[in-house]
Amino acid sequence: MDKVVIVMPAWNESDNIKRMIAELVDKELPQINAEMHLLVVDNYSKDDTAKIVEEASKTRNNVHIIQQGDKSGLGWAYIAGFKYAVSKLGADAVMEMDADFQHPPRFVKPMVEAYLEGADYVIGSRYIPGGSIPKEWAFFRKFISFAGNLFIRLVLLKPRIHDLTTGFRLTRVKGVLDKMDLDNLMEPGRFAHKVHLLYQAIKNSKKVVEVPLEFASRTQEKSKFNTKEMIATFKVAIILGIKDKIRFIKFGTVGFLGFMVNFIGIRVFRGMGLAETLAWLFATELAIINNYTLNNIWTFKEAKIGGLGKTIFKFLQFNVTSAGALAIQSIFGPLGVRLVGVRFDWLVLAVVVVLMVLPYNYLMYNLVIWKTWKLPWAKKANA
Ligand SMILES: Nc1nc2c(ncn2[C@@H]2O[C@H](COP(=O)(O)OP(=O)(O)O)[C@@H](O)[C@H]2O)c(=O)[nH]1
Ligand SMILES: [Mg+2]
Repeated sequence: MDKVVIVMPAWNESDNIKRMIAELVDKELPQINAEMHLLVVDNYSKDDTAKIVEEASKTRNNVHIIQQGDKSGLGWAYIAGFKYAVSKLGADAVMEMDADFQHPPRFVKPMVEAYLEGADYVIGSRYIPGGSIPKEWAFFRKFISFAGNLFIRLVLLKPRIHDLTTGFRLTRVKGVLDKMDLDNLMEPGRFAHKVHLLYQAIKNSKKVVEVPLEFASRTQEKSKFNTKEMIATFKVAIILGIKDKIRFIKFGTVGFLGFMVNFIGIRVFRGMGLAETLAWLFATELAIINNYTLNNIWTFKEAKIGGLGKTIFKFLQFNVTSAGALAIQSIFGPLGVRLVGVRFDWLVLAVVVVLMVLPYNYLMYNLVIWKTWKLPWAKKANA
């Protein structure tokens, strides 16, 4: 049977944690078709939180507690909890869940079921049908939650996921959590770490499933979430969003440099008295050499091609794919001009380059030249 460990940070939650053990551990967990454990990660609470959990663990072998260590903040609690759940409890999956009933225990079951049906990452989602945020929240708070989430969704380019900031999630250990870098989590002291966890989990997951969550409002005290937390969260999202596109940005930069080399080259060779065709030919080849070299040592440095034989082969291949790009331009350029008139040749060039040549080159580089992408069926064949 699969072992699922619910990692639950708790800090001064004595009232909640007592109820949580009664409702989650004693009522909900036995109804789930997996070996369910609760791991409370305390942070030296001033109240009876630790005592209550320790007491409960004496009569239940699926209740555990650890202390977080000297680093304070929610992210650190999860790092400590995940590590303990995997290495000491042998978890097959870990869950993130709050102790304050904002994540009602009845939603654990459908999440675990999604995992048992093959999901690698399960998101308790407030923004899909069946999910919700508290009705009693003020309009502004609702707006912030929705808009902030939408912003992160856009920045990370994850249109198919509806809730990227929820605190209620399940992560498969094998192939997902064990590939995540928990030691270098951004903003582990803040709420913002959630976005970095999500980013890494999605990257390693084949199947991501969202399950509706009716997010409840906190019964006691006010939320810790504030403007500072919000800015940190956006910052993490933006950094990750850019990181993801950094290769494409480098590719674009090299392409632009290549264009400049080509442009200047024609004039230089022409000035040297070369025939027009030769001037174009040499300038184009110079641009190809420029693009190959810079992409190899910069854009695709993780997949750098070395050695004489390999370099010659790859460079020839690169010339062939570049010829393909030239062919696209010389077919669709004149075609476009015929369509909209020579007055708009610049527009035709821009459209052909942006919509056809750039995607074509990027695809060729990633698939054929530096082989950083694998087609889904190729992936299967390799595995
Ligand atoms: N171990 C630990 N738990 C924390 C810490 N801060 C918050 N928690 C717990 O994390 C959960 C979420 O905290 P909460 O203040 O409700 O955050 P919010 O719901 O995002 O406003 C609750 O179970 C808290 O008891 C911390 O520094 N250490
Ligand atoms: Mg809360």
